[in-house]
Amino acid sequence: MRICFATNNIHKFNEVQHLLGERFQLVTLQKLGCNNELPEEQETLEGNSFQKAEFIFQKYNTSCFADDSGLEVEALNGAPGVNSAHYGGPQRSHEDNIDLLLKNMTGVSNRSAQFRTVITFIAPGHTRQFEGTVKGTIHNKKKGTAGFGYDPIFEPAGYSRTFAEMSLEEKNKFSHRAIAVKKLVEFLKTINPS
Ligand code: ITT
Repeated sequence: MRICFATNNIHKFNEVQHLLGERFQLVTLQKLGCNNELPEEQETLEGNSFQKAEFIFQKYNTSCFADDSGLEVEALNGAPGVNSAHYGGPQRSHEDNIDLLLKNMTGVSNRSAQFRTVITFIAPGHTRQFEGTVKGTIHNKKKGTAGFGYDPIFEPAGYSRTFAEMSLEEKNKFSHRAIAVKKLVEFLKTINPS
């Protein structure tokens, strides 16, 4: 089964491709001929995830899914959350995002946070959302070079390493995205049993 993964984030694309295996072939936006930024004008991960998937489904009439994700920090009332990609400014720099987050966490003792992903899948006759979360803490400085985004400062619960100190395979065993993708795969098997 061929499905478009509506994302311009190559790191997300690689993580999900690894998780899906042979049975489902991912189509990139570029393959569809889409070189635009995807619309993300909603105030929730659910809303943005739906808006991105619906944009591609309507424009290209193809089965697709989109992922909207964010880091939700308890002491910051859930920020950066839906604004995770541009928290540090419109340049959408991972470095600037982390720097601002660490600055805003200076002297804060409650370091609890979670990553949350909402995937929206749309195909003719089907619209479904799947969520995944992983809890952890915000480390006070960057550690590791793997992954992307906030990975260098996020330590998942039960580990003394950040996501950026883990291989893609290890992160994919229990990450927010992996949990949501596993739910998506179970659903896809019900509509495409072969
Ligand atoms: P698309 O909308 O094209 O999919 P994006 O990077 O803009 O790509 P989001 O709007 O979902 O994606 O933004 C999510 C941001 O949250 C992302 O840019 C990272 O800063 C952060 N993020 C999401 N998942 C992450 C992960 O697994 N590890 C680290 N940071 C993550």
